[in-house]
Amino acid sequence: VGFWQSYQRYEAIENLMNDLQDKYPNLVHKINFGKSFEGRELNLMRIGANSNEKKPVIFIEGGIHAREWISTAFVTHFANRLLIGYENHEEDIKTLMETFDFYIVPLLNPDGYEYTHTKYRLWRKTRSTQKSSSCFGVDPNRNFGYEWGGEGTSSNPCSEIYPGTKAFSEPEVKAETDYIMNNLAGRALVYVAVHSYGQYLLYPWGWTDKPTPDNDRLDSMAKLATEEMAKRYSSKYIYGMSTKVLYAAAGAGDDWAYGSASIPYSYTLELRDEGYYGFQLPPEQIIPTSEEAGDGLIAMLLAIQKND
Ligand code: 0X9
Ligand code: ZN
Repeated sequence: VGFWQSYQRYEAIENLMNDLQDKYPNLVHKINFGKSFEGRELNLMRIGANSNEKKPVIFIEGGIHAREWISTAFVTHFANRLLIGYENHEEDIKTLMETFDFYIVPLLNPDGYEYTHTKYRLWRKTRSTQKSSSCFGVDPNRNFGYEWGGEGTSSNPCSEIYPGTKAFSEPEVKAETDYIMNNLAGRALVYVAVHSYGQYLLYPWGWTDKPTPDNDRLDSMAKLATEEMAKRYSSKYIYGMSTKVLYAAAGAGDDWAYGSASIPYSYTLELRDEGYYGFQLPPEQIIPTSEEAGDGLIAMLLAIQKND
């Protein structure tokens, strides 16, 4: 409803999680998994029917890059779509909700996100202070501990792709990866990092141009998803291995999920647009973007469910 007609602030997103939990107490559980550098609570939603430790997990990470507002908007829209669909007995959604437990992080980088709302719209990184420099922040999508500090990073603390002084230096990245390792290891089947912009569905590797052993599976699922994404509004999403279709960026979440956490289906989804508005996607596009991306994600998860 009104929530997806404009981009929401941190507090409104927190309130949405509370509201969804109140409205669907059997389907939604809000979980705190840490605190940001500036002390904001990091929360996620577990969503599923009869959630239990045996169900395979779909982990969806939103809002790691501060200026990519559509990421958080989509991820919350998707959570709501699952809940409404289940309530309305939609066949596909019922299947997904009964098969999987979704762990949905709407906003992994709340400090940066709030900064883009109050000070500087195009901020990307976290807001941590650096010992060696007066520049702020680390690129959280270069801060994961898999091939950390490799290609596509810069040791200059003022750079947009500064990976930090060491892997997991950022409390947001540390909290998310600890949560996955301590609570979801072995049952996480899918990881999707949601970003913008460019309209890509990317899979590992993002640090080397050698393909993973799972390349064929990753590729065929991405093909299916992007075909589905085109159906509603004819939007074109490009799919492929990160280093082939985009660029090398070591220390990102997708490579860590695949390489360190052994999550077999790991993706980075770059939402709208293709560059006209870029990060400043008009709020009128929140709903159509969320609908088409959700279509693709649902189709892909159904295919994974059948395959497994
Ligand atoms: O550079 C990034 O972190 C992602 N693009 S963005 O414009 N949203 O910043 C792409 C990451 C793709 N994955 C890897 N290269 N591992
Ligand atoms: Zn991003």
